[in-house]
Amino acid sequence: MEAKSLTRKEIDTLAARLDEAQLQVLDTPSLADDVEVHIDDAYRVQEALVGRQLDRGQTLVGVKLGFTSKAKMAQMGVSDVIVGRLTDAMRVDNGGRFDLSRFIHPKIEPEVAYRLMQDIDLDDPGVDVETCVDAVAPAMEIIDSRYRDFRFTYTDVVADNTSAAAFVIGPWQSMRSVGDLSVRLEAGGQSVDGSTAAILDDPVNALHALLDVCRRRRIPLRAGDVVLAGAATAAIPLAAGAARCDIDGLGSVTAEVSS
Ligand code: OOG
Ligand code: MG
Repeated sequence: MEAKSLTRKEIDTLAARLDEAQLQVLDTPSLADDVEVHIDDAYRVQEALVGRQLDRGQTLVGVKLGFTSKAKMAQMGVSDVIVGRLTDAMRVDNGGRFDLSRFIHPKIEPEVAYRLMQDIDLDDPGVDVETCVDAVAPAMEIIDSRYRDFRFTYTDVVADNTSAAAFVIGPWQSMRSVGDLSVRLEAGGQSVDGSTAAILDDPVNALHALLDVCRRRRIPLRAGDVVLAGAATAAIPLAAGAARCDIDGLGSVTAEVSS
């Protein structure tokens, strides 16, 4: 059955609920427990949620893809690519320190980041997204679902800005083909190994998937934007201590997590 579309007021109420969960570091039940949310409305909730963050002075610095790897889809029981937005408040410097206390139940995952060097015209059918990218880097993403027990539906996670919480980008290098490179993530005394090819066979394919979703959802792509291509492995719980991701031939990215 098709969910009926939500009113502006209902969208804003759901966005406020997710925003408060994040601000108070308190989880909230799945939206699906209360209301059936269509995917179009889930992206509207996401926009309203990010809008509240922008109203508090944050700025947009990029976008992120989710569920571009089978490991992530299997871990979360979801099977379609999703897009969320990154703000400056989520950015952690490479080698920098951040505190666990701002998160509900954070996990960390190894990612590949791209950087856009020009605005992308979503209405230009001829745009070649790969030529709009000037740099690539190893990255780590901290995800922190605002939903209880990290359990959500596909529309829930879209509304919750795809669990976006923080990210760390390693040294940028000129755009190059990534393909299949070994990945290792170590954090909180655990580690996970994988390959960049787990991201849609080659993370560059995430750029094409991104353009497709951004066209449909009218999510702007602008010069300077960071693009997180999605995790190469399942996420691992984040705990205090050193976090480090190494991607063969692409470099390393680190952060110090304090409790
Ligand atoms: C949703 C975010 C997924 C990725 O890289 O696949 C994501 C989640 O797992 O909570 O960021
Ligand atoms: Mg991710």
